[in-house]
Amino acid sequence: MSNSDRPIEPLTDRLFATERQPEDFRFDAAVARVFPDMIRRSVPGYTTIIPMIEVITEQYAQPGSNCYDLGCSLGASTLAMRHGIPFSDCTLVGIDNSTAMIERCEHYIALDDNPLPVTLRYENIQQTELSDASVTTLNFTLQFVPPEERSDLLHRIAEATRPGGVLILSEKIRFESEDEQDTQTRLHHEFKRANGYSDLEISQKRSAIEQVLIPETLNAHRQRLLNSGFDRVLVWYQCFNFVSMLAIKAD
Ligand code: GEK
Repeated sequence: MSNSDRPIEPLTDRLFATERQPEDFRFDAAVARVFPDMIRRSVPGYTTIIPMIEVITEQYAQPGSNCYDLGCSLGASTLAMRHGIPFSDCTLVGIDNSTAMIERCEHYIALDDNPLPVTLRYENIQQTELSDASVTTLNFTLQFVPPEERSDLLHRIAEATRPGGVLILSEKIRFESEDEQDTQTRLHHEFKRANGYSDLEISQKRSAIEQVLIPETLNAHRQRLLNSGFDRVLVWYQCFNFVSMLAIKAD
């Protein structure tokens, strides 16, 4: 067995089990190494959303179109799309601006036996070229794009989307009501505790990520998607403060 054939064993995430003042969160090699464990134990619904991306892709992919996974990380959503696309003449592109993620992603894609080719691009999604798309996925990526750059990106995605095509947008959200914000945040932290994170890890991760991951309300997302050129927006999944939406361009 050569090195590239060997499955990568993801490690357990203990990155924030330290009293040290945390630096701002970055998608570096240390995060890439533990990422599958980190996202599964931190994002309620992630393990349901990934297989549903396959189901949605199967419904909306169009022959001869491009499908994009923006912020593909290690390729979990890319592989779900790959397995959902029912046409061999589609092009599937995964894009991420973390070299550590893209390098490992190549390995996971190579281990998967689906024949549809996948192109990986090391790029900023704000600058990446998009055209003739049927399905685009932003699975927990838009939340890391500076808020003032989000509208341009969504306009470009909508413009690149064929009639009848979709954007799958999953995000951590915040709530207009302070009460609901507190309750949903508490429930999210309970979810993390139930998955083995300590109070120290939860609070250190929170400090590291709060300047980097900027959540918005469901209403703000919905309005921006409609203003960007999508015709319908529906929420197909929610667990606590984590939501996945489907933005549809009319036929
Ligand atoms: C999954 N979709 O497993 N340009 C390109 N990539 C970016 C940018 C940007 N401007 N900003 C952040 N990223 C994946 C999970 S993780 C979600 C996505 C999370 C990348 C970043 O490098 C990271 O790999 C990914 O977006 C976000 O379904 O960690 O909560």
